[in-house]
Amino acid sequence: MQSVIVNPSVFYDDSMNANCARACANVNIALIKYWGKRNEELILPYASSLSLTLADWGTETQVSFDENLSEDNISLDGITLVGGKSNKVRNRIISMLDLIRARAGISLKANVVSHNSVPTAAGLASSASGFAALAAAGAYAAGLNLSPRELSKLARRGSGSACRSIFGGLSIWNAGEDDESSYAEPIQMPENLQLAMIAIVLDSAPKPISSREAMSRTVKTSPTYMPWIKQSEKDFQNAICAIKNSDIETLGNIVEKNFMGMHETMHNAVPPVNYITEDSYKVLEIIKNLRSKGLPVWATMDAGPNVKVLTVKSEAEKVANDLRSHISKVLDNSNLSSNKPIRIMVALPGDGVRIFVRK
Ligand code: 2P0
Repeated sequence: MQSVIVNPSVFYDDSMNANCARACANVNIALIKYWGKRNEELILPYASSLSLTLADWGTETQVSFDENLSEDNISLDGITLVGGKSNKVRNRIISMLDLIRARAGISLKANVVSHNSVPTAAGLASSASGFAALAAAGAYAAGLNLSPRELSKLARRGSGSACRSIFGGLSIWNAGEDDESSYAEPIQMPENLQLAMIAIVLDSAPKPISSREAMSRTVKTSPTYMPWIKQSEKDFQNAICAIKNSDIETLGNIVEKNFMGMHETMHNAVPPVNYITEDSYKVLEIIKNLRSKGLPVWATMDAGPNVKVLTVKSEAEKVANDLRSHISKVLDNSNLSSNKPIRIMVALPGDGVRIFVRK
């Protein structure tokens, strides 16, 4: 095993007040993608997914339930979210607090203070680490002592991909069929499969269409959605097999095919969803060329133009340098004129959620 702490860990901190807990969760990058829900309210996916939780990029959230509050107070990165139906983020956070309150049988309102350590420039969505940290801090602040599986199910209700960030290293989200059976769990990373990821940030601006809306449109209108789901189920099984065999080459090829299939089925939605830009295509071409020269590099992309590279730890810095040099040659012109400095950052596997609470 690589030295990541796979399961959620609880640390006792006597400086914390009662009814209060703090949690840190890391982002994860899907190797086999989650795209599309069979149940939007419960956030049940059509297919199982597989991801790698990354070190150092994540969210720290403190939740304190307080009898003196008449409404929930939420602060994200130093900004207090004001009320109103229009504030989708605030409403999603309050929905998570309501789930926790219902489960704990309390009605106290909460103070929520959250900070992202995912650099904005990393171009990585923070909803996975955000809802994993919120679910964990909220549950422990409310006095719930949930198992890792229950915590994963709770985080899933905030944002699907958050259920995977409860765990460190590699985790799988079993699609399941209902609330009870849809949860993530860790899978063992063989000693000799030392994975790393490289984030290539082409544009860190907010995406034109949210992944939630885009996946809903894909499910409803793309004629190739169900065939993609069938393929993704096979990819999932084959990827797990490749991991067990420490076969990075087979794993990498499945990872690339899977993300391309996901983007293809979104292109077939009505109207089409397109996150891949011309710059993304140029980077994908560079990755293909580096691979043909023998480097262990495979691409994946999520709901945005940025590209992530699956590689091995021992080669990660060299690969990042090669990518920097090739990308700067190809994308120089298009990016000098715009306000989009390209950033290339290496990330290693990270820990599961860490919870700090008074004993
Ligand atoms: C994933 N993505 O597996 C996929 C691949 C984006 C592309 O999970 O609606 O923010 O909150 O459940 O978790 C992004 O979707 O969506 C995502 P909701 P979420 O990582």
